[in-house]
Amino acid sequence: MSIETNRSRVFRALDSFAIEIPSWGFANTGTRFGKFQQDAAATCIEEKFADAGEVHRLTGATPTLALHVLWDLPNGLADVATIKKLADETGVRAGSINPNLFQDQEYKFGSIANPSAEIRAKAIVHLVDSVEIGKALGSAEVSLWIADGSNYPGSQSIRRRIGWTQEALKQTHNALAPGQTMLVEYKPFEPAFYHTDIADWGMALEFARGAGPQAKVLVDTGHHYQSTNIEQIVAWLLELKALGGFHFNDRKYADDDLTLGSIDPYQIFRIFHEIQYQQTIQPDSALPAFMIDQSHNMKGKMEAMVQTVATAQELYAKAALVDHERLAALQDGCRLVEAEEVFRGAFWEDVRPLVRAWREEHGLPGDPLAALRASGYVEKISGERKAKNAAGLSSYA
Ligand code: LRH
Ligand code: MN
Repeated sequence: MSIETNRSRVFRALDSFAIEIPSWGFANTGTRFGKFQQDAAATCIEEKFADAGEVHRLTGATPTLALHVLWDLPNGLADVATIKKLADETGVRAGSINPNLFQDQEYKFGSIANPSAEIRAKAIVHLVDSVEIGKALGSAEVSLWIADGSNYPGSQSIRRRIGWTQEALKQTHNALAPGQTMLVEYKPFEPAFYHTDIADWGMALEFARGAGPQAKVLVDTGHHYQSTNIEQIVAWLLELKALGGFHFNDRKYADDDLTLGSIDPYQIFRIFHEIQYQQTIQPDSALPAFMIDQSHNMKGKMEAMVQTVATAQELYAKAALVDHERLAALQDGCRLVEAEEVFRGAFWEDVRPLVRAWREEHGLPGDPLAALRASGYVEKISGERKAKNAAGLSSYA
């Protein structure tokens, strides 16, 4: 393959590549066994936007910040003006709006699938409020993760909860503005450990279809049983025009929320391949929403976020090197090894020099991680936030 082709393929791919970063990726998070606080962690929405602005300055690829309603807009619509001001100041727009239906005491037995009609109604109010916040902020996506489920067989009616869940998603969909998309995220378990009401892509697809035409499925790469063929799910959702977006992260065991490409970078390459194949067969089809959903418990949060974006760009660039025409001919000719070598060969390519060149041609640092270190940004915010974070120290139990 001529060098020129690699270069133009990589540049064209990166020109259209943007990935949304999660506000919660900058805050102190942990596991049920503890939270290790970091002096530099963001303690408020202003600091989350500031950090997102720095990541966008260094990478040029993160123009939007995902917001979790109760964490980032505790006063709901009344906080919209603040968010808009921060977006203007930092050059990072408000991205997907993520309702919180998993922390209120009333939601112990569920939110939209709770046997209590009163509690379901309360949950629906929060979902519709989240849609209104999205409208006020001009966010394209309202991204729903519903933690609802049960821990013991027989303790809840799986069947009746389907109807309650569908009804709530319908009402939420009907509140959407034209052009807004409702993303339905599935997860097989945690925090529920017997059944989860929206547990896999089939359930999410049926719920999305039942809700309405502006509802799509969100694939969180950490929300699959071991050995699930995630790229096959992605291929199916593309075929069904039901793929709305991704939450990218990595995992060795369960929903570990580790940094993208840290455990299985080939997994993300195989997913990106399906996305880019879609673009070759239907060039006018819209790209799904690319979002990061990670909790940085051990790595420095700014470092982890910049590393993740750089890794995502590199894996997307590798996938852009696949010669789809040649591959299709070899696949359909059942020339297995040659096909595999074309496919995997792209993954083996070291695209970092080309990605560095793309960055420099766009006035961006060739190596954003090195630029972050050289900027002294982390040292600056550590000094500014140390006391606040120390004050916030709390144990889980
Ligand atoms: C649930 C999830 C969901 C978010 C949360 C932070 O595991 O993936 O997308 O709301 O993480
Ligand atoms: Mn997620």
